[in-house]
Amino acid sequence: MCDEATQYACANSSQCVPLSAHCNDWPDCDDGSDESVDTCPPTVNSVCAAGKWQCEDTTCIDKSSLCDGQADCPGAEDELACSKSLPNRSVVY
Ligand SMILES: [Ca+2]
Ligand SMILES: [Ca+2]
Repeated sequence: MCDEATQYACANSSQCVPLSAHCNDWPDCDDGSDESVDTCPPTVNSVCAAGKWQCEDTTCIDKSSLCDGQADCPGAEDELACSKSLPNRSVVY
């Protein structure tokens, strides 16, 4: 179970992520529920539609394209960000 004071419970309920990971525009839950449009209001200054992820150059890609082993952003940020976030994520679990 999640400590609701410090953690966000993913919709699949078997997973907990830090509250800071909720709505940080990165899917931390395996099901991506921490970035759900139901719980995260669309960012006002975001140029991408809800459910999309913004590359450095404001290209919008599907969030499902994050960490899929293929560079979808022109600068491959979607894969670079992935490898950087892994150490933090492994601590959470
Ligand atoms: Ca997140
Ligand atoms: Ca990708």
